[in-house]
Amino acid sequence: MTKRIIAYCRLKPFHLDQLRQRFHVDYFETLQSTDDPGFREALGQAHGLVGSSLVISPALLDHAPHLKAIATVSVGYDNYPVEALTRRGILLCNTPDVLTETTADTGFLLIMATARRAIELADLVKRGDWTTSIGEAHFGTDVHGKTLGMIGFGRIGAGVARRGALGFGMRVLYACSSPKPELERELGAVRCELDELLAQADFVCVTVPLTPATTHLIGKREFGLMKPSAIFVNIARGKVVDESALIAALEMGEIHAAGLDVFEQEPLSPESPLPHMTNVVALPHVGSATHETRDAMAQRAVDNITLALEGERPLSLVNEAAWGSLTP
Ligand code: 8YV
Repeated sequence: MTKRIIAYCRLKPFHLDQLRQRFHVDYFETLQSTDDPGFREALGQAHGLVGSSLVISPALLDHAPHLKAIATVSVGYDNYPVEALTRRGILLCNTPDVLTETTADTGFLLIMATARRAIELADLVKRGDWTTSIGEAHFGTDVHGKTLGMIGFGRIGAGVARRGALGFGMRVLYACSSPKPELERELGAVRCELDELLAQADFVCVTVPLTPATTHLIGKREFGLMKPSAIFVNIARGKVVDESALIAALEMGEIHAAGLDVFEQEPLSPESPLPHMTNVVALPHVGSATHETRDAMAQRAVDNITLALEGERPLSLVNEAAWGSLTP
């Protein structure tokens, strides 16, 4: 029997063709909600899901009696109910590694753009307001030689730190649940408590995954510990930060600037003051958004779902405990 999958994100014909060679594919190029009647109908028969950006609730799984595997086109899997999936023996696969360097590039882009006020100054030129040589009021702040504080020191965090330490001669501090001796040797990184990192870092960069433990990890107290000259960068998930505390910290000058790729609500509400602040660089969640990397992520997801539904171990499996319970 041909297995059925639902693909619910934009995929190129090349990736869709690979899926169609093996599976019956119900394709939803854009899907606003899992309440979509067509999606619900397809879900009742689906063995696999490939997609991103939609929250899959535990209750939704009751409508997916044949579901065996999900391949998310993302490294983050906070949109998925991992425990409920594991209990049901449904494999959850993600796309680590292939997006590490691109996402680390985005982190460094935000560090540079905020420190050197690149967007604000480019806008000034675009408006025709470059009428005299630029003076102190428009100067930025150096990145090289400063202290970079990494909150989270996994693959992407290490990528940002590598750029800082090796490219810009930065001192690297990191706060992470486990020590990383190899990175300490490679980059001279020093592990410290979060509060100490916040007090010392010139650039605070968040790369932790979103979990119950990291939700609002950075709030009023933490912004209060940062230097008034600190630049805060978030390339992880918006909900790791208490956004109203961030807005207050920026407004009160508790911190100097922020570079943000992620927000508590995405797309960002038109009411949010953040993109209107001159000391904020706000990007529309594009950490991994290059042609090369998004293609590689899609390919990884295609490979993951194909392997999983053919009874083979996927390349990147989130819930190891579910492995073995799949009946091909
Ligand atoms: C995703 C991301 O592409 O991989 C992640 O976790 O945040 C992005 O790279 C984004 O979630 C859209 O799917």
